[in-house]
Amino acid sequence: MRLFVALDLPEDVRDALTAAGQAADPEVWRPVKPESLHITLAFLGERPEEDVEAIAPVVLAESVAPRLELGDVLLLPPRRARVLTVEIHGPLGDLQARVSAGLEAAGVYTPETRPFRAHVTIARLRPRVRPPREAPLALAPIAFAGPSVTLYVSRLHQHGATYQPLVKAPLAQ
Ligand code: 3AM
Repeated sequence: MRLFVALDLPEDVRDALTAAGQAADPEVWRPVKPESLHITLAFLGERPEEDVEAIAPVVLAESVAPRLELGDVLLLPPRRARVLTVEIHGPLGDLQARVSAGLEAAGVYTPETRPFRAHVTIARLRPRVRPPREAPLALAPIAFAGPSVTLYVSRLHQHGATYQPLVKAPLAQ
């Protein structure tokens, strides 16, 4: 199973991000579906199904939602963009570091060496399209708190991935 752990987004934030993704040129960008919008905390990659038992307590240990805010719209990677993203500002680093260390201690994850840059992917570049050099839009800042941390299984299809929640930890707001 292709697994990742993510912070979920409240509905008003998903609505704003969906509108932003749909406002980008549809010939260049394929917007992410509202139900698929999330902040990735740890991408575990292909794991055996029995690992879910070891991952669940790490996810369920989280209980408090950090206060966050939507930031700038950015192209990633900057020089040869594949995705259109929105930066997330605020104290998410501690939660991400706990999840990452917990997964490592459970023996199911090798933490990233790259620094964590919290973001939401709102659109993906269509195939055979030249990547633009500048983000095509801006976004009003919105304050929010993530409602839950979730372990997802990602299933790849011809036209993108679908995400199915396996373990969900609700967070106190
Ligand atoms: O939320 P975003 O879109 O940033 O890009 C993938 C997505 O992140 C990322 O995991 C999330 C759910 O698929 N992802 C996919 N393959 C990856 C990899 N090999 C990866 N992240 C790191 N390494």
